[in-house]
Amino acid sequence: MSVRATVVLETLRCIHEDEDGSEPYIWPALLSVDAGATVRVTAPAVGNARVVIKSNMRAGDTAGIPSSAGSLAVDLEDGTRGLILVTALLEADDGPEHAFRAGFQAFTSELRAAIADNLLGLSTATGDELATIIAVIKKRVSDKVHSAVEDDLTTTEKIRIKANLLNLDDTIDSDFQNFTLPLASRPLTLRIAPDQGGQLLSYGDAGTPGNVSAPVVVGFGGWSDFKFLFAGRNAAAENQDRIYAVDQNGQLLSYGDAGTPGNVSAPVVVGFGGWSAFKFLFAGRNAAGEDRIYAVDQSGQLLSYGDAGTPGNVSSPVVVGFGGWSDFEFLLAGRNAAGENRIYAVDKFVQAPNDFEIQGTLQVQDRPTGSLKVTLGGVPSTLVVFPVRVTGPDFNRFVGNKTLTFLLPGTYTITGTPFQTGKSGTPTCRAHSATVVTQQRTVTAGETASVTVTYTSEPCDA
Ligand SMILES: [Ca+2]
Ligand SMILES: [Ca+2]
Ligand SMILES: [Ca+2]
Repeated sequence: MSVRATVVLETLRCIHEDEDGSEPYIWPALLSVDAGATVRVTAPAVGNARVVIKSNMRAGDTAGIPSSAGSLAVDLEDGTRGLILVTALLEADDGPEHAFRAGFQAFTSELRAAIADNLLGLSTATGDELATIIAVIKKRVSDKVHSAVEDDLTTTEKIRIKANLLNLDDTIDSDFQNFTLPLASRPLTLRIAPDQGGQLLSYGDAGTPGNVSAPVVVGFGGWSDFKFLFAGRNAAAENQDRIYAVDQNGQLLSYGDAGTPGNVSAPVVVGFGGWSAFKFLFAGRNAAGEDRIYAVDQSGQLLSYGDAGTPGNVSSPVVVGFGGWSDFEFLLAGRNAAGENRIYAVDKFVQAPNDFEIQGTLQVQDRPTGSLKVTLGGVPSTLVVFPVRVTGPDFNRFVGNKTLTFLLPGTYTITGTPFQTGKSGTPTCRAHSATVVTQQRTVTAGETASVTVTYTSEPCDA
């Protein structure tokens, strides 16, 4: 049996677009990995590389995807190791069509090569490591597409682009789906260029240089909209730790834990001067439970100070985070519900200029198949040549002595093409030709049909 997997991308939904009307088109590709780890790519015909799904598409619009652009089928033999759908979304302006066809060809071939080169990592890595491999593949494919488009432009087109007379199509982004095995029919959703950031991140600090990394995302989205965000403790009897936020309407919201007397008294000046230059400044405890003052300096480092409580004592920080800390929207210390001391951060919300969603299905069908045994007659059995062409339903391949399996039932045409052995111009050179050039066989499900292609030979110069 073989399995036919059909991906049907049915609907495109526009969530944002930044052009006051976009002309989206897609480049889908199905990558299959067979039992021998060979990666194959199935993609639409190059003539369908620039089928605009809808003109003047705006946020909220939905459009049907034509099957010429969004339907892909692949036959998978037993032992198939993987099936990945990758789809890029582009936005049509002035093309040029020929250049974006060249870009599409680069997309499918480079994607196949990049996935083949990263098969091990893709099948074993998880989390950040997998995200890195995917980012590297995306960059490699996108660079290849851009240079293929660039290389295909004529001199006149390049001049027109420089003079702003030709507006190249835009590549928006891509998404992928790695189907789990065994394959089963299922709906699928791809999200192209969604908004990012605005999350509440929670970091642990073990107190040693550079140890602060790998945050836990404890809040999904929307946290960068707050006017203020800070940790504290409430006045409840349990003295619960809380995270407080002030929203755009001026309301004070209280999240998570509760706690702290928080009485305000006459301050002790523990640090003299320079503290206003910090990007962030907040109090907290490190993971060892020691009270610290954290600061992010102008070069983005996270500094941890100890305060002995005496005037001017705060100096000589430990650099617990190297770089990038000033990019956060908010930074604060607090405790999670398990009572562990954490440093929370909100990364900047980045509103994507374009955001599209593609909806579709994977349809999997078992199909009965049969086999065809091809035997070469009249040649030494040790001969390694593939002179016999076999064509039939969804099938076209050159073979030698071989039993072809997983063939769809139907009529197959077997053609014995001529070939030569030995070196031209020497007495060992022989020209081989089939006694019957073309034969036909019917392949029936569950059975093995046979065909013998018999060759005769004569000296090359005869
Ligand atoms: Ca555009
Ligand atoms: Ca456009
Ligand atoms: Ca453009």
